[in-house]
Amino acid sequence: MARIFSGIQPTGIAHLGNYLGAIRNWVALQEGNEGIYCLVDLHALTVWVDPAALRAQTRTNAALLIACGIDPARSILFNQSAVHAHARLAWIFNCVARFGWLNRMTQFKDKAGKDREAVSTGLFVYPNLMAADILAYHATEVPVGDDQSQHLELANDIAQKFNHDYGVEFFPTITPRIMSASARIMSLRDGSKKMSKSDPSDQSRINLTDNADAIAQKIRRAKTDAEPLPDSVEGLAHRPEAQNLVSIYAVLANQPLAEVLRTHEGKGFGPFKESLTELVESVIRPIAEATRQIEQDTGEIDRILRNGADRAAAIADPIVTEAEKIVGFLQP
Ligand code: AQP
Repeated sequence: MARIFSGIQPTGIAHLGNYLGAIRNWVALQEGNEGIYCLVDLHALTVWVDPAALRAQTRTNAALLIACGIDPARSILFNQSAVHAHARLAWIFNCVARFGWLNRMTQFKDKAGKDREAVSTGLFVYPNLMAADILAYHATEVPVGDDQSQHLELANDIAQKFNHDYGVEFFPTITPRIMSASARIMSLRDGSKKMSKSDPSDQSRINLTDNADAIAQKIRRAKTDAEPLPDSVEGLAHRPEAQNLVSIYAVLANQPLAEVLRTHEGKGFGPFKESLTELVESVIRPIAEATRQIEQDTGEIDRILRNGADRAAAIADPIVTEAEKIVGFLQP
């Protein structure tokens, strides 16, 4: 039985990319594993977020995860700031990781953009906190979208450097579990950018709480090119928007790309988008309905998160206390 850790930022409402790249794998991995799933609100603070929105989004995403099939009785579901071990270990990792390593993180470059001087230092050290999230539990399996592979490599570098510097075999090696079929879902407005909660345009993503009208409108307006759908996978090259829509269809219909193209080749995007809308709606409708139901009882959501935090702390506190002893902190 492997211990699995993964997290999602409550920076907005989880979207189809989060679902296909991460959440549905979390649900499947509950079977036969120990799942620890976290609303990473410390990470959310690395960019400006309104406090009331952060609280509301933390609850909504908790409800969403439960609606998607995370069972809080079986798995541990909690918000990161409620377990102090994350921040304690992250500080140690801030002192283990090298500036140059973080400077090479492509997600930092993407998120900071041209205005590096103005972003928070939290955004820069984000991968150290992510390493702490996982290693505070000695978790070995991390199901994430492929956008996170570089961060996981860095987490392994940090673990190895810690072990080497202090002459211990304390932190284990992490194995990323990346599902290639659903690796990365791109923005509906720009096929070169990933679908993201923090994209200022709501039209760029399908939220897991969107209703049928919103889904239909977003897919109708999704950017495409003027060509009809090609007859082969090679024909999708250099057509990022077409590639994205066909990939979403393929993943949701559980079909290879070639089969989707066999059915839709030569058609314009109009009819294809209608079929895609039906498929997306059929997946999102039950999730959105269940979320609305669960969300009505905020007291129950808070109780679930509190209980998850207690169970998470019971695992992480002794591990992080041991790491603190290893580095020489006096524990009077
Ligand atoms: N577009 C995506 N396609 C596939 N997987 C994705 N993930 C995120 N976007 C996509 C996966 O979802 C999990 C949770 O992500 P996160 O909330 O921790 O942060 P993120 O990767 O930065 O996601 P967003 O939506 O882009 O959030 P913001 O806008 O707040 O930064 C991760 O496993 C991620 O791989």
